[in-house]
Amino acid sequence: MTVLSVEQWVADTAKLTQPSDIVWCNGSDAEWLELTELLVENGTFIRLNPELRPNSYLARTDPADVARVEDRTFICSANEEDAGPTNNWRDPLWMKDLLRSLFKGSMRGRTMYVVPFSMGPIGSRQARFGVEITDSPYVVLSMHIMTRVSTEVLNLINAGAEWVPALHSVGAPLFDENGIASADTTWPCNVEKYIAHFPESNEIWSFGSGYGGNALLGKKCMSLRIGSVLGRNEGWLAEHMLLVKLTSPKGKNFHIAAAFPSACGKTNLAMLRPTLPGWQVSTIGDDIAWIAPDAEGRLRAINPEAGFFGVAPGTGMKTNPVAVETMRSNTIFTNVALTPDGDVWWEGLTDEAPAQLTDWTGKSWSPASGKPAAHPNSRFTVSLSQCPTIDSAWDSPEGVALDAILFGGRRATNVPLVVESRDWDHGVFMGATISSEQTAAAEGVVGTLRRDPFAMLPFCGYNMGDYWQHWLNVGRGLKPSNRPRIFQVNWFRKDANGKFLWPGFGENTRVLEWIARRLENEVEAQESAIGNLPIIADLNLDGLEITDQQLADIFTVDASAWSQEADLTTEYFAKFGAHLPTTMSRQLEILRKNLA
Ligand code: O2Y
Ligand code: MN
Repeated sequence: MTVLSVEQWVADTAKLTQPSDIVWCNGSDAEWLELTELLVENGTFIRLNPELRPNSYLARTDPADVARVEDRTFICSANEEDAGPTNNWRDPLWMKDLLRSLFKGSMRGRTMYVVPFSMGPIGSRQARFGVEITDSPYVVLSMHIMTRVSTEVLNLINAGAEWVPALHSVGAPLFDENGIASADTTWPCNVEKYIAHFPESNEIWSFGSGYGGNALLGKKCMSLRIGSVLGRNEGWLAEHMLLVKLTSPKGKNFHIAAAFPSACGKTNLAMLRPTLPGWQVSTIGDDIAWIAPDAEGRLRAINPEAGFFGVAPGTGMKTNPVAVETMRSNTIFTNVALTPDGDVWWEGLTDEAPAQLTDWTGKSWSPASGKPAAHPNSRFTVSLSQCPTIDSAWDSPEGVALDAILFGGRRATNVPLVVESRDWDHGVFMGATISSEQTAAAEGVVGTLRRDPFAMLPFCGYNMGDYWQHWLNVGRGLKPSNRPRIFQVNWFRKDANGKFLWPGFGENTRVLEWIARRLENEVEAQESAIGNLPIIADLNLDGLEITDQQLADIFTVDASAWSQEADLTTEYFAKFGAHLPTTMSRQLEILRKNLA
C-alpha cells in the first residue's frame, strides 16, 4: 500500500534529483504539441514528411541504449528466496542507497515531468494507477501513447486510490554539483543502468536508459513485474499475453489470450488476417493481459496498455498489413531508417530496399553497405485506437471473458503444431515448461533449450515456483466448466532438413479454427502422452500445400526425444527447490508414465 502523497513524493524526488523545472503532465493534445516541438528543436526527434506520415517522428537512440537490459534488471525483495532463482536479486536497502546516490542531482539542468497514468481503462475494477517521474520528454510522449495519461488519475489518487510510484532518470545531468556544464546530446543516457523493482513497497526506480521497457515504466516494470506481485497478493494474473477475439463464420466469438516468448510474432498473431473464409480476428492487445476471476467464476481479461510498442523489422504488407496500416500517422519511430523524402523504412517493410537511405545511426546507407539500415530492435509506438482490426471491447472496463489460453515457444523439434491440455493443472505444466531452442550463438549454445515459463522469465516479479502455484490456485477458484481451456502451439517445427513444416502467419487461423471447434465440442481429439492432439481429418487444410509426410512430422510425438526433454525438465524444476508446486512434479511424473 502506498501511503505517501504524490505531492510529497514529487517534492522529495525534486530535492534529490535537483531538476531546474517541474511540469505536471495531463496527456493533452497541447502537451503533445509542445513536447514534440521541443524534441524537434533539440534534435531528439526528426519530424517525418507530414504528407507521407502525418504527426509522426523518428528518434535515434544512443547506440548503447537500444534494448531492454535484463542483466541490469533487479527484483529487490527483503528475502532473496522471494525473488527466486530466475531473477537478479539485490537487497532493497542496499539498492535504495545505491540508487539514491545515482539519482542525487541526476536531473540538474533538466525538466522533471510528473506523469499520472492508468494501466487499463479508468473506471475498470481491473485498472491500476501509476505516476512516473521522468526527465525524458521522449518518455512522456511515449507514455501518452502506451498508457492513459490524465489528471483524472491524479484526482483519484488524491482521493485515496492506490498507485505505483515509478521514478525514472536518464542519468545525464547538464551540470555537476559545482555548476560545471556538460554538453547535452540528442539521446541522453548513462553507461550505468539499473531497472529496480521493490515488490514489498510496489516501487520502481529506473536509472540510465531512455529506451522502451527500461524507461516506459507502465509496461514491463509495472504491468508485469510489479503487476504479477499485485496479482499474487490480490488473486489475479498479470501476464505476458496477447489478447484477441476470434469470430467464426457463424458469428460465434471466442476470446483468446496467448503467451509467447519475446520475438515469436505476438504482434503478428494479435493482428492476424485469417486465410480461411468467414473467420475474423480482432485485436485487443499484443503484449500484456491482466486477467481476473469474476463473480461468475470466469476469467476476465483487459489489455492494460493503450498502444503498441512493436518491433519494426519484419513488419511489412506481406507479414503484417494491419500493423503497416496502423502506423500511417501519429507514430513515434525509434531507430528505423529515414528515406530521402522524409519517410521511414526497415528491413522487411518492402521486398526491395530503397537505393538510398539514412540508417538508424544517421549515416548514409545503400543496399551495398552490408549491414541493416534499421536496428534489429527498432520500434514503432502507436495508439491501439488506430489499428484497423481493433476490437470494440479493447477499451471496455469489463474486459472480455476468456475461452482459451495458448502457450507457444519457438521449437524446431518435439512440440506439435497444437496440443490441448487434459485439464487446468496440465495446462499450467505446459505454461511452466515453455521453451525455445537457441538459434544464435549470442543466445547460448545453439540447439539447447532456453526455458521461458509462461513467457514470463524476464518479467515475473517474484519466485517463479510460487507464481506457478498462484496459477494453480486461481484455476481452483474458477467454476470448472468456466475455466478457459489451455492449448500449446508451435508454429516453428522444422523437418530433418531444417525447413519449417508450417507456413505460419495467416494460415495459423487453421489452428485457431480447430481450437474453436474443440471449445464448441464439435470435434474429438486423440489422446497422446503429451496431451490431446487433433485428428488430422478435423483440421481445415483446404487450399494449403502440405504433404501427408509434413503433417505426420508436425504432429509426431517421439517418446525417446520427449523422455530426454522430461530429464531436462526434472533438472530445471530442481532449481525451484521447496517452491516447486507438488502438482508440477506430479504432472512430470504423469508425462513420464505416459511416455513409458
Ligand atoms: O521494451 C523493450 O525495450 C523492447 S522489448 C518488448 C517490447 C514490446 C513488447 N514486448 C517486448 C518484449 O521483450 O517482450
Ligand atoms: Mn513482450
